Amino acid sequence: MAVGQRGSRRPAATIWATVIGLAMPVLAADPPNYDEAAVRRYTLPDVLAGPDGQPATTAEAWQRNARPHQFALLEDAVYGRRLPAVPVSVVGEVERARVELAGGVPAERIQARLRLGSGPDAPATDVLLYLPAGGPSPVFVKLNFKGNQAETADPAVWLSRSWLRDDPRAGIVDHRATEASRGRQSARWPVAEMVGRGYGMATACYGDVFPDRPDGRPASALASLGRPLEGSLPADEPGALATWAWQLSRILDWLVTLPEVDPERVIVVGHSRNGKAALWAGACDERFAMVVSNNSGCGGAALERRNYGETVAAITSRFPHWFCPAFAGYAGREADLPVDAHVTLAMVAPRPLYVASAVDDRWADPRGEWLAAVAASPVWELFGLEGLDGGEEPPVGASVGDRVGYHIRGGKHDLLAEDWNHFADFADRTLAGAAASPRPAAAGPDRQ
Ligand code: GTR
Repeated sequence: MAVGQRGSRRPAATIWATVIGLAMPVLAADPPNYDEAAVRRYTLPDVLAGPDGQPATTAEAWQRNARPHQFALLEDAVYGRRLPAVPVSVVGEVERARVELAGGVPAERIQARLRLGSGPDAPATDVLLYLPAGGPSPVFVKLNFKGNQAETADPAVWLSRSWLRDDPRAGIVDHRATEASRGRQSARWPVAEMVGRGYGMATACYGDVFPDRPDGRPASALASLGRPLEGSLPADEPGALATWAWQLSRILDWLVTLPEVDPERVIVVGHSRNGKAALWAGACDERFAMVVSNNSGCGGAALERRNYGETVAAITSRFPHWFCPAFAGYAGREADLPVDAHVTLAMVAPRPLYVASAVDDRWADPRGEWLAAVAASPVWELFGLEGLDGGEEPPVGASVGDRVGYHIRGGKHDLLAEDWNHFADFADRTLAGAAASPRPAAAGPDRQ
């Protein structure tokens, strides 16, 4: 499989850290490697292998033997066990309004508070959805970091009530969203453009189900699911990423009840840590028709065996709450992982998968994201579908691939309209995209 070049790294300082109750050595003190020549040689585990070690040679054998086996390895080593479905209900009324977006694009804005589960401690999540006229429409669903009100300047959007990471310059003060946060993330969610292309756009805040901090677990949705919250956790106990993936599936439970939404064309998208969660959501829940990872990096689309940018040691020491405890045990010994990122990506097959990188996002190892998508491709090929052929990386700004898609954008770690347009072009090609939806008129006042 893919092989890196031999190189020397100075030995890392070993420190001891307590990771969700487990004391283990963590190699966190090493500076990141950004030298391609210093990437170690590695051999990837065989993504096609079933429980007996034999590779699947047919799509049927993949579905029956290899996929469940590889999925269980991902649960064991990286994300923890898949969380169970719970009943989802709407709290109060669904709020609906006809709006006009930038460029005169007509849309329906829907807001709903969803209760996830039926117990007294069941968490709630607020979903914001814009739909094109006509339909049923394909919908992109994405978690956000700073609340729905930060995703658009629309003043009617409900302000997040969740604990958020502080960002006073973006209007997040004392861990709460303020009015000043409205629209501050809108460059990452080009609603008018996507609705204008015939796509619905849904979002919810990841903080609704897991406050993103190392001690966030007791305040998370895991309490309502009866999971252990403190002390020594089982090695395969799910963490924040699994909980965010679960939130995405519960939102999907509700989206598919709306007549305006095409249940066969809901696409999960995620940026960065939410890109990791989107990949795990796509692995756990095959109702997602397409999966998009944007700059998801370590613990997402980037190969862990490549010592480039963020490492298992770095990520599990800074974010011990994201993964199952077992993952931290692979710090400094990535070669022992029973899986790698290509296995995570392969879980999407035979559905369309899109991976997006950015040139200056070296921390996320763009080349490692490309190589993982290439290494996952044999699974699509079992289905008679075309993967990525592993030639040279595509030029900056070009989107390649028919069933496994990839682009690397110029610029930094971010999610921009340029990325979204590639996702929509790819969805147009693979899911017949918005072909069935009528196109709105193009001119008019800017209200978004
Ligand atoms: C970084 C983390 C990355 C990525 C990123 C983000 O600090 O090291 O793995 O998740 O945060 O989510 O913005």
